[in-house]
Amino acid sequence: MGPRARTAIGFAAAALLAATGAAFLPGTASAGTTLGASATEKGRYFGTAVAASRLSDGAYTTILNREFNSVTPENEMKIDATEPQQGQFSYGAAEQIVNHARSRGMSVRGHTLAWHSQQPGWMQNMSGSALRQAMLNHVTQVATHFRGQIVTWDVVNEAFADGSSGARRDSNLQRTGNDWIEAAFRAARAADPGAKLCYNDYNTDNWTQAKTQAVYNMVRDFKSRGVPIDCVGFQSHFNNDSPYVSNYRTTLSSFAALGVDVQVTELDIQGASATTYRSVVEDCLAVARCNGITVWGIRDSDSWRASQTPLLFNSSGQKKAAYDAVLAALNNGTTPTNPPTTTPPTTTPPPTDPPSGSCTATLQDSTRWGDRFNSQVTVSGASSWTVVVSVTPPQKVSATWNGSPSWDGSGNVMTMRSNGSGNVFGFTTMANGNWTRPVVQSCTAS
Ligand code: G2I
Repeated sequence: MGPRARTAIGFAAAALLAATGAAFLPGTASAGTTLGASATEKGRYFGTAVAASRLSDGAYTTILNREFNSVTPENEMKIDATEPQQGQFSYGAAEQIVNHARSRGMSVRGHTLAWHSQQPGWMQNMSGSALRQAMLNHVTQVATHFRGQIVTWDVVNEAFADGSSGARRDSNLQRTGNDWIEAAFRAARAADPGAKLCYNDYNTDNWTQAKTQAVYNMVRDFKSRGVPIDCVGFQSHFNNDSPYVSNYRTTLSSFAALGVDVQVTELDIQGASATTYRSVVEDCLAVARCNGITVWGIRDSDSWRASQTPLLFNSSGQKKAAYDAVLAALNNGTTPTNPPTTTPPTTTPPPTDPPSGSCTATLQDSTRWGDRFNSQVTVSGASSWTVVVSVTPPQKVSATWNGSPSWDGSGNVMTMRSNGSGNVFGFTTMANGNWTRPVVQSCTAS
C-alpha cells in the first residue's frame, strides 16, 4: 500500500473516531470533487478572497461553502477598514468574514497589516516616528484582536518598486526608515505568536526580474538575521502585461529553499486560460513548501478586474474550463469520478531543503462539531519529524491519526512523531467550552 492510500485510510478512520458520540457524521463523499477537498488531499488549502458585502448572496455563499477551505478578506482587514480614525478600531466586517469561515472549518488569511495603500486619511498625513509608532500600534492591535483566529497574516504588502531598480517602493512608511518591514514583522510575532507571517507582493513571479530578486534578497537577509518571517505570498495577478512565465516554479522553489513557506495569494489570470491555471497548480504542487493557493474572488463578476473574466466561475456561478483544469491538476490529472487506484508519483522536493534540524509545521482548522473540532498539521522540510502542539485547558485531545503521539504530565502538550504515514497528521480536540485554536510550538527534523 502506498503512503497516499494509507493516509486516506487514516483520515477515514479518524472521521469515524471523531464521529463517535458526535452530533453528525462529517461528509466524506466530497473528497476529490471540490477544490478544497482535493487540495487537502495534497496537504494544501484552496482559498478565495471574500467580500463581506457578498455574504448575503446565496449563489455566492453556495460556491464559497462548497469549494473553498480558506478565505482572505478582500478589503475588510486593510488599515482603512480596521482603524478608520486613529486609535478607533472597527472590526465588524472583518469579523463577519472570519466567523463565516471559521464556523464552517475554513481557515483565514489576514490581509494586510502594513501597506502604503488603502491607508486611512489620518495615516496618509503622518510621517516620521509618529507614523512608525502608529503603524506598529496598528499591527499590534489588529493582530492581537484576531489572535488565534488567523492562520497566516500578510504582515507587509507590496513594499518593493516595480521595474528594474530592485529598490524599495517610496512611501510614507518607507520614509520612516528601511527597517520598517522587520519592525512590523516583530510586532506581529509578539502580538500573535501562533500565526504564520508573510511578506506579500505582485510582479514577483518571474525569477529573472529585479523585483523578484530584491524580495528574495530581503527574505534571505531576514532569515539570516532572525527576523520572524515564515512565508512569502505571490499575488500572481497574471495578465497580458504581466503574464505567467515558466520559471514561476523556480521562483517558488528558490524562495522555499530559503526556509520559508510560499503561497499563491491572489491568483487571477486574464481570460482564465485553463492551461495557465493548471500550470500554476502544478508548480505549487511541485514545491513541498507551497502550502496553498488563493484565487482573488469567486465569480468573474466578483473580480476587481471583472472585464478580464479572470476567475474559475462565470458570472452565473458556473464552473469554467479553468475550474476543471485546476481540479484535475489538484487530483494529479485524474477526474474526480475516476480516482487513481495506484500511488501517484511523488513530487520532487526543491533542490535545497532547509538545514537539517529545522522543519515547519502548519496547523489548519478542519471539521468542527458541536463539542469538538479537528485540526490538520502539515509538516514541510523534513520527512522524519517531531512536532509539539499545545491545546488550551480545559481542551483535551481525544483522537489522533497519521502520527505517534505522546503527552506531557498536564495532558495539554502533545508531542507527535512521524510514523511513516506521510507529512500530514491530524487530531480531534474536545473543546470543553473553549474553541481556541491549538498552537504548534515547534517542529524538529529527526
Ligand atoms: O488590486 C488588487 C489587489 C492587489 N494586491 C493587494 C490587494 O489588496 C488588492 O485588492 C484590491 C481589491 O480587490 C479591490 O476591491 O484592492 C483594491 C484597493 O487597492 C480594492 O479596490 C477597492 C476600491 O479601490 C474601492 O474604491 C472600493 O470601495 O475596493 C473597494 C470595495 O469594493
